[in-house]
Amino acid sequence: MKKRVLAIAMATLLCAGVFAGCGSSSNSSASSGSATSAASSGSTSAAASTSAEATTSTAATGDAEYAMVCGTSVPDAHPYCLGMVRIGELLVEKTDGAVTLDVFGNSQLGSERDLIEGLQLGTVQMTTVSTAPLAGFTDMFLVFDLPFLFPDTETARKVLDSEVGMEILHSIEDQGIKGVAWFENGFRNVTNNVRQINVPDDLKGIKIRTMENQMHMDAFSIMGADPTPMAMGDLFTALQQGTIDAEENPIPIIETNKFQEVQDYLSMTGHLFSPAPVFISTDYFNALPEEYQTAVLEASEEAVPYQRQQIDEQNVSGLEALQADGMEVAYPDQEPFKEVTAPLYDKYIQEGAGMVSPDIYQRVLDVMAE
Ligand code: EAX
Repeated sequence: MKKRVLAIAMATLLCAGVFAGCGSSSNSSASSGSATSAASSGSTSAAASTSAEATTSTAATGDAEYAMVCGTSVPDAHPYCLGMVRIGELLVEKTDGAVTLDVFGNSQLGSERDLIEGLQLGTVQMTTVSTAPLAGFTDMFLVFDLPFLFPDTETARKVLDSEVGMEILHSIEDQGIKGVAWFENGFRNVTNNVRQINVPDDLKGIKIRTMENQMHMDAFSIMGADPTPMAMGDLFTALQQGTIDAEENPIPIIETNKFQEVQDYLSMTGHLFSPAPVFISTDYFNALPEEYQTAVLEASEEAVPYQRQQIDEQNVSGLEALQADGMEVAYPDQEPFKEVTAPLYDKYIQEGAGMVSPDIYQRVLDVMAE
């Protein structure tokens, strides 16, 4: 029912001309129509019960030849949305408004898995997601799911921007998912409602939501927690209703989702770093005239420093806000957490399906050591 309401709302928006180029050309009608089907195919979020609302409409003039739609799982104020909006602004500048990008946050167009599939199905043109849910599509990104792989943000960025980082980013182009830039989500920390997490044992028996990723679930199981995979759109309600006790995310996600309203404790475990590839549908990209393809690649690349700066800033301002709102923050020693999760390296760095390629792992280590 919710889905139908959203589809109708989307259709109404389309008719009201909120989407650029509504009916003005075959290309834009195609992508506008796509937004309707993306909406009807996937969202389970609370936002879906109201109506879809774009963070920006760079397409306001209605003259776009190519009106692209981007979905994300995060609130409008999160750096994913801010970065995608920046790409849209740059695209409009570079193409004189011929190519536009409307950004829909809050899982309005579906979960991260829906959005990745949406690129393949052509129901959404762009997205940015954590790498973890890509585990359902490819093994290439799994190296980033090894706990405590990166010591700091600078090292993570060095790897993402390196040759092996770019190879991973571009690795699923032939599956309909073309990587165009590396945004980021950042270091993940544990929040919960039961007790402060200072050592792995404190996680014993705690029901924690993880992303849909076997290695993440394994990491929390091995630490004694009880992990449940869940899409982002269902998380706030699950925490509020107490069906789960805990979740883990970077500060900007915690703060923009207002998880502090339903979580008392924040433990700065930094157990994983989530990179965020910016994707465009391969088919859609290939159908663009060459000059617009160049504009997409340039706009995406140029938005990267801005997006990372937003992450840096929100890591500081978000933490202040969480503390001001009464969250109790701990800075545990990472060593005991590293020790407990270390066996995952042997378990997962192997040839085979669902495993981290030893070659890729070694190349990542080489870049880190440079
Ligand atoms: O990618 O699902 C998650 O916890 C992610 O960190 C979030 O949606 C952004």
